[in-house]
Amino acid sequence: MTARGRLLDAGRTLLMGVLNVTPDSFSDGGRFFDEHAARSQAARMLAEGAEIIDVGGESTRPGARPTPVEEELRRVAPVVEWLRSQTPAVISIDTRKAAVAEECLRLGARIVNDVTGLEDPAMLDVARRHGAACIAMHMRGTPETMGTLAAYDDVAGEVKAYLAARVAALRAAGIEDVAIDPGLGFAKTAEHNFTLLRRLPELAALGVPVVIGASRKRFLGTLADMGPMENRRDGTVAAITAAVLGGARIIRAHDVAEARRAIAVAEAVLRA
Ligand code: HH2
Repeated sequence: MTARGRLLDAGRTLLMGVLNVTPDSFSDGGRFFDEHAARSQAARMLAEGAEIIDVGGESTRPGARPTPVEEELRRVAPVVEWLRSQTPAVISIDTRKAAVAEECLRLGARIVNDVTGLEDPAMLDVARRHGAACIAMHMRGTPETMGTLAAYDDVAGEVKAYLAARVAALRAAGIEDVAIDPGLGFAKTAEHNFTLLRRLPELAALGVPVVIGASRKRFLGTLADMGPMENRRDGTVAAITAAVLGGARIIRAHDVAEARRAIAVAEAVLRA
């Protein structure tokens, strides 16, 4: 908990480690699918400086098919329980399903990270009842359809307007601890993602912490030799640096040690 009593507004950059308990996530699919592997990855991310662990049981990679509620819960619930009982991590649940969020909040998660912007009224209700902090992300359509929906007149302006409306909806629902995320890679071309990074200060001007998840994403693969996933680590570090310089306050990353160093450099520049 921070000085202001808000999990998502620390007055400094927070690092959120990604823990995908899925067989098919785009960058680490299957690697942490079994519970023991997930535990050791979580322990490693905490040792490397993650303050929040974002647990996800459904891949949202482009083209991914939905995961049934029972299956998603079977994947994430034991991991949330273990994190809660064995580590000091602040636990975030990355889900678009109210029933999954509800069970994970009951088990000790404190943040709901919803790639559908908490548009489902049931999700808003669950978050409010549990006093959860919430991350509202922008996307269009669903992971299955978003690839065809990446058309904007003014991507930064439209994403900003959407997120401003979501902040108002969350506040109206009684949720105070709110962060926003432009959703890099979700219904966006590579150029859209770079435009959003360049115009991040406009999003930050909404006065709500901005989350950025650039880690290992496909848009980086359009540059230099970052096509293969294993070549995207350095590019991720560069994107994180750009994000923090642009005003991002929460960085969602798979490679925590590298992200921590990038944040340290960017924050030093901002302070100088
Ligand atoms: N990106 C992914 C998933 N959840 N949440 C937020 N707030 N911001 C993001 O950019 C974001 C997110 C996709 O990345 P990953 O979890 O690595 O892959 P997958 O969805 O395939 O599990």
